[in-house]
Amino acid sequence: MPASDLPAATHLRTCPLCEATCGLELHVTGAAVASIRGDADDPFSRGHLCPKGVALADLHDDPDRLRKPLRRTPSGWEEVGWDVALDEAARGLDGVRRAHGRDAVATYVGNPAVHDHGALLFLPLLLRSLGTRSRFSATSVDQLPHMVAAAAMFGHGLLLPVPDVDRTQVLLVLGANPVVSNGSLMTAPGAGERLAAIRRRGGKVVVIDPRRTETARGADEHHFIRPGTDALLLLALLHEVLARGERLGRLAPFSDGVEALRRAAAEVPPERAAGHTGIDAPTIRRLAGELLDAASAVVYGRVGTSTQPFGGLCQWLITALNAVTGNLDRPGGAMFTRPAFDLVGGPRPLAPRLSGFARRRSRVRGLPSFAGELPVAALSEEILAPGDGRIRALLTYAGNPVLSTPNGRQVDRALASLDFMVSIDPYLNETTRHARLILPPTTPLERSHYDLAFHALAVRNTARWSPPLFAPPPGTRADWEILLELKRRLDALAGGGLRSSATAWLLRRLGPDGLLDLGLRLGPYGAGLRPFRPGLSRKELGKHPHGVDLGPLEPCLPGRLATRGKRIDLAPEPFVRDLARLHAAFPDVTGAEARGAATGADPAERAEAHDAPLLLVGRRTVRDNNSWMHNLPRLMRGATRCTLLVHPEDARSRGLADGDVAEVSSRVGTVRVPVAVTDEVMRGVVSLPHGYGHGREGVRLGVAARHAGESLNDLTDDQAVDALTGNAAFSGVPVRVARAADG
Ligand SMILES: Nc1nc2c(c(=O)[nH]1)N[C@H]1C(S)=C(S)[C@@H](COP(=O)(O)OP(=O)(O)OC[C@H]3O[C@@H](n4cnc5c(=O)[nH]c(N)nc54)[C@H](O)[C@@H]3O)O[C@H]1N2
Ligand SMILES: Nc1nc2c(c(=O)[nH]1)N[C@H]1C(S)=C(S)[C@@H](COP(=O)(O)OP(=O)(O)OC[C@H]3O[C@@H](n4cnc5c(=O)[nH]c(N)nc54)[C@H](O)[C@@H]3O)O[C@H]1N2
Ligand code: SF4
Ligand SMILES: [Mo]
Repeated sequence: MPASDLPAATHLRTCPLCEATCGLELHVTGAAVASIRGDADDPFSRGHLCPKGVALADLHDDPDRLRKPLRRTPSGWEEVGWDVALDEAARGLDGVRRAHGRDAVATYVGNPAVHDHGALLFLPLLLRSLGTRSRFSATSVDQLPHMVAAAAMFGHGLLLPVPDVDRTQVLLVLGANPVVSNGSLMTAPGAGERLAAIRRRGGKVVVIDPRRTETARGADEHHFIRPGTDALLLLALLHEVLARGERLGRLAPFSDGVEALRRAAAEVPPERAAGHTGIDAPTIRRLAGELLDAASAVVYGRVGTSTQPFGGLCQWLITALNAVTGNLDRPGGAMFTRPAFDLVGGPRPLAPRLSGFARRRSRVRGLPSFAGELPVAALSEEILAPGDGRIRALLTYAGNPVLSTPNGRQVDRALASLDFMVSIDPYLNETTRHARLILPPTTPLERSHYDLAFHALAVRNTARWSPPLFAPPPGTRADWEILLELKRRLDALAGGGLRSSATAWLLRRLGPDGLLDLGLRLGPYGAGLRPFRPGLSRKELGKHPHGVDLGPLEPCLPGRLATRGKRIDLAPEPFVRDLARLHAAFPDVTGAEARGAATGADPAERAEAHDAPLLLVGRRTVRDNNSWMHNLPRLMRGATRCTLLVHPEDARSRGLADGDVAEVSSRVGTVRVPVAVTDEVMRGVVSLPHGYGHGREGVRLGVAARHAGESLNDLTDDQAVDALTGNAAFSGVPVRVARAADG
């Protein structure tokens, strides 16, 4: 009987594609996914779904998705067996390690790793076997400032306060677009609906963003802000809040640093912030008053306040503001989760401590480490700059640094110059084309799923485990198996004997679900390791395919703090010191002069000049997911989304009309992209989505190549970082925009 004639079956699982963790209902005919809907009975996502969830079927069926390991030879790519591929990968990495030392082998871990509990649990084992300190990840092009601030204030990089959007009365959003992104460091499936509910219950949503985003359009108020100036706005809000002082009585008695915070805020009255941010002083005063007067209120900042030159300051000040308005660890404010598998309070090694800031510095530029990783903005120079300690080999895991990290053309050159490179990845793409070996894992539908990370960042305590939908085809490997196999071989090459093979054997027996079970049983809802006592275990979760609701977030401080003495530091010293950099960048003068000095451009008044720099920011759209889902036909229908948004005045002064091709140049590169003229961007600001640029030679992405677009990160500058944390500063890159000669 052909597969298509087999009866249809229904399967429930969590979507692994973004942080929203929606429940999916898949209808399967034989070996094919016939349709995908939202799971209406998931107590958390309640049927929410976006186009990417539906496209999971395309991912599974994608003919370009690699099914067998690939080896690059002088005459092109050839398929090889797993043993050959794994042996060669281990030998290549080990060879560089022996010749040049452990740190000559670097690792880069990308975003999809966080959506796979197998990867999260097994990656640390491989990293330990490699023993390298040259570790990089997508963290430093994303949420590193949040983590450094959380570690400094609460003692653990994952003690990230989550906005309690389901109960708050006032939500102030800076640099996030949850209606499109579906929430980040705020797992909130159907985020748009949750924001709409705030307004329905008489509350208020305010958005601060250089673009009038989809989230801004559905809010009560939107204010444009000049890219990179949020720290000044936050200080001015703190200035007002602390001057009024009425909520300080609600501040937890175990908080330190209010006086230092007061001194910092005293220097920035609203008038001082207004000139630089573009938001007037009365508005800032009113917003501060609204935060104070509301029954509950929460400030939430995301990518726009993180991947910018003052990302660290922003994350510190946002949390400090939530604390001094009396909204930290309170319903409707910024709260902490109590996840079933607790990455913060659980036992090591299941829950490694994420902290340790600036224990080391990168070789070339001296960027600080955090939790054992270095900022990825330094990766290409660490490969290219000669001298002792140069990186000569690279393992990439679920990452595409060529498109997702700054100065992509330089990353391309750096990867091409390596002695050896291995990629664990399902695609031959912009990054993996530089590898000697590509090791492709099975798909998300062929593995079980549990959100170790996102249950810990959710607006409600929930837990959901999904079994694999399809059995992995014979001869394929799951991500965790590839990691474990590589580890075993590396240990053997390093002379690791019986102990290492015994550990590998045990870990293989346990697998991700065995380790998950251990963590669940030892977690706050578990029942220890005694098998017959009820409590949350993998088996128990298996009985609840729609997921388990564990209730709203609850106050949990000081118990959950990981600081010495269980105190909160509201003014951590490295952050306070970084204020000097902010003040130097935005001197205390008013008018056009100040704005010019601050940004290298004076958007409002110098934009008239046709060659004045504009400030570039990024954007996300519902059908994109970073760089890697453009090969899925369902997501690529319709007009190109890789357009440069230009304000009508800026377009006029440059002779640009809607649909023209513009040449956009920064310090590091030039791209040509179609223009969309719109007043949804602030004057002086242009916006381009990231994740495009599939036209590079040698990629095997048939659909994506037809929608290649240009890479935003061929314009962003590897030298532009948040000097405090080392995070990439993508926002506010000065670019020149002109009509392309033949455009
Ligand atoms: N300018 C600019 N740059 C940005 C951003 C921005 O806003 N502006 N955003 C940043 C952010 S927030 C992030 S998170 C990063 C993302 O940065 P990355 O994680 O480096 O990039 P992704 O595009 O997510 O690429 C994921 C890679 O994993 C592979 N992959 C997919 N599924 C699996 C799997 O199951 N297993 C394995 N082994 N591999 C898999 C894909 O083929 C792809 O190669 O980009 C950052 N870059
Ligand atoms: N559809 C879709 N969903 C996604 C992703 C995706 O690629 N596509 N990626 C996922 C990932 S990895 C992440 S990390 C999240 C990100 O989730 P979000 O942070 O919610 O998403 P962004 O669209 O990057 O929002 C950043 C906003 O900051 C604004 N901005 C830029 N510079 C500044 C500034 O200096 N100040 C202020 N105040 N605003 C500024 C931008 O205009 C933009 O609207 O989304 C996740 N969800
Ligand atoms: S919002 Fe995110 S989790 Fe939900 S269906 Fe879309 S991609 Fe999947
Ligand atoms: Mo991200």
